[in-house]
Amino acid sequence: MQEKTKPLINTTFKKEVYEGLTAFPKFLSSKYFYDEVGDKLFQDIMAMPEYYLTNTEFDILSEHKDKITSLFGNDFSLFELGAGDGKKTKILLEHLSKNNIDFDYRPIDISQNALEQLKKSVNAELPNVVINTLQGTYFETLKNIDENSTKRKIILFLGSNIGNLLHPQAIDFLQKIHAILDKEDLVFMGFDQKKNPQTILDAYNDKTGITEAFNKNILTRINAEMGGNFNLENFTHWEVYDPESGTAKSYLVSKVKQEVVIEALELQLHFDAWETIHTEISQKYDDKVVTWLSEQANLKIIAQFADNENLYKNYIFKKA
Ligand code: AVI
Repeated sequence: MQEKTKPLINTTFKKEVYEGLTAFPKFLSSKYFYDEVGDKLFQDIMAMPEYYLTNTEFDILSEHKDKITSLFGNDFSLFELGAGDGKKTKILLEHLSKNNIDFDYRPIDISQNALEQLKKSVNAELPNVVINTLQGTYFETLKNIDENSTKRKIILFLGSNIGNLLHPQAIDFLQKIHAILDKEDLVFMGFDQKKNPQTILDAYNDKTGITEAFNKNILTRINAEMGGNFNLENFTHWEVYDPESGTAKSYLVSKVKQEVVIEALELQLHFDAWETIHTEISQKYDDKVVTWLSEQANLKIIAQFADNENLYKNYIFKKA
């Protein structure tokens, strides 16, 4: 009997889609929301009135830029993990530059295109700021830099991006940061806070359907990149928030009993009506949880900044 040849699962994306969609219950990783279309949809989310995270962090940085930058001190490299369009970071860059602080700005991103856009806009708006973009994954890049530089490091990680990680992954992330920190280095991070559950649900379930399109973009990518035949109309976006754990979860729910084929994975999938694919977590925090996470990574909180309503906080960490 001739053995059936295995499909060529030659990328991490394919491997993880195979694993997630053959598991029970089904899941996919939100890191795959982001391609050119997904990046644009996320920009649109950040501009939505319901998505309070972006404006709140912007307000915190504007209000507390004096105190924040005074804690940063002088003569350092300002690294940013996943900088996006840099709109919020520019508040700090402008303030540092106005106060003649000696620093260079080193945004790290996987997307060369995102970095080029950022460089262009920083050069145009803040010509005195020295910007050196670094293309690559966060930790490999930081490690390389660390080995070749003696400058003090300040590492920014904004947008509550840490919230897309489960606690064990977040601890692993903070431990990796700890491993490249020297005694005088600082980490400045945004953590979205626990709040009225309705406010959170509204932020992740806008009526205009932008978040739904963002969530479904992962199916669009599987269709385009793996020969899938997901019918997007047959799935609905669903958001839940557990105020006890502080975890917001996004799902795609199959509205009908259906079969889906993914050619590149030689996969035929069955969905029962109302079966779920879990696609994202957006963790919300309080001081106790942030303290616990940082302790697990041997970091200590040296300052924190919040908006008037305590919707969102930025914390500064140092090696414990
Ligand atoms: C990028 N990340 C922090 C966003 C969040 O809030 O979890 C992604 C997002 N998902 C839905 N809306 C925004």
